[in-house]
Amino acid sequence: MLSKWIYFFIGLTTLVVSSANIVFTNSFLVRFHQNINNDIAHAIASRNGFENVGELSGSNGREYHFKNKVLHHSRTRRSITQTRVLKREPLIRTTIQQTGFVRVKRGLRSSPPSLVIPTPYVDDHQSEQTIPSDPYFPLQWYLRNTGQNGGKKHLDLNVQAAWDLGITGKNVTTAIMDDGVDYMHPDLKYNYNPEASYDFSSNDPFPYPRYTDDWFNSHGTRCAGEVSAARDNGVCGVGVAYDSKIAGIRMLDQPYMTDLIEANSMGHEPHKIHIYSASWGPTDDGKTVDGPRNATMRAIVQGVNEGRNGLGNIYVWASGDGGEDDDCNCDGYAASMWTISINSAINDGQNAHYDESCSSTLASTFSNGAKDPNTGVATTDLYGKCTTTHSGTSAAAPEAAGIFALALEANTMLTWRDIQHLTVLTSKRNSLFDAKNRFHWTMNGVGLEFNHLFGFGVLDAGSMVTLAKQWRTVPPRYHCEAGDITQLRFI
Ligand SMILES: [Ca+2]
Ligand SMILES: [Ca+2]
Ligand SMILES: [Ca+2]
Repeated sequence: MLSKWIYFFIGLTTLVVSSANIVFTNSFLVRFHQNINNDIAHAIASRNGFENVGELSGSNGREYHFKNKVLHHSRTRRSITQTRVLKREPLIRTTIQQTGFVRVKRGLRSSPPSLVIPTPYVDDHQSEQTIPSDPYFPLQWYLRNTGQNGGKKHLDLNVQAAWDLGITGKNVTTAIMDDGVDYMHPDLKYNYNPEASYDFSSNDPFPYPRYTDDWFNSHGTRCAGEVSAARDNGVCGVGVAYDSKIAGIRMLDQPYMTDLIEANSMGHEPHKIHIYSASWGPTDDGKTVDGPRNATMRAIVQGVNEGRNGLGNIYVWASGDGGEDDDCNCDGYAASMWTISINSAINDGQNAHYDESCSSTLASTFSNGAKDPNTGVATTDLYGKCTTTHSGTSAAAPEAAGIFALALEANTMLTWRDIQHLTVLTSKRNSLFDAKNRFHWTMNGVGLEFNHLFGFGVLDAGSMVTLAKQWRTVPPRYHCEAGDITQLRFI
């Protein structure tokens, strides 16, 4: 059994490296000449040997996901016969058999939680009432850095300043696109938003993680707690936006990723979900150049332009864990102008050893990587447990999602462009530095400092919320094109 799985994973790796090894799945994206309802799609699917899985999110009945009932979930050759059968249907315009590809969870491999007994928290300068009483809060140095475990005092997300203004993420929903969320967890269940959740790995409304002995599917639950774990309930720690809602979108747990699963996830309930958080991407092996495919790209653009009732959905992305050997410019999700990609710093301000550099990283938050093992990210874990070892840029992106949730509560009219402006203007250089002295802080044309590891610096919840409250929305994005060159000219 073990050897079978080793073979399986080697197979996946080979797929990325060699484009000759394309895998074809039994899923088909079927585009119709006109908008049709689900009953008609169902009839067309079933008379041709397919199951109608459902409409593509946001397609208004124009595109559907059909699954062939006979084909294996993955094969090495395109299924021409099945495609032809569908093409004979007069209502069908095009049929695209979905290729299967690899998307990898960022952060280190999960394991059952270590037993860490938090030390009581004593603070001379703040009254006990204003500080969360949750048992793991003292370990959440990224929320409140008092210098614990060798950290640099005050190098944190400055969330307390936002909380003191009464801003805690109310009426904002963040979707965790991942391997599921333990929505029965006592620290998450009251903040869970079932209406905005879905399981695209199994096609049902319950995105509960699939059990494995090694807790491999704990990733989404860990990310969820960082955003909206409840406060003062005696369980684990506290989320950045502890009164915000969390949605689970399970979409990483099937044999292969497809364009259809990604597109459905990123287009799911765009008026109920404000922020989508992704802590995964193409393999961080320094050899992969990959990004959103056609339907996924359309879903992101539609979400940004039309979602949240026209204000635009916010897509937060983990910038990648490939270290010096990889480059986040080669990751089409992180490098997209429609996403906000987030890198990580450790508790003393150094970059983490796994950080990638690139021009598209907009800002940073915090994650593991310091020598002290108690400096991982403390958050919720599977089956009602807590962990102190969530890690990688996987752990950085949800912290940013939580801060954006705070900003959206502070000003409900912020557009997706406003969030980018606020990020750029309020992120801080603080004491972030490149441990190897390769990437320096440089001033741009308007006098803002940036760095190819950290973007514009570490997010500051207090500053962002304060500026959000008085922010006047920026004008719409202006798109201009230069003329085309139609003939070669020799000078
Ligand atoms: Ca399920
Ligand atoms: Ca709690
Ligand atoms: Ca990468």
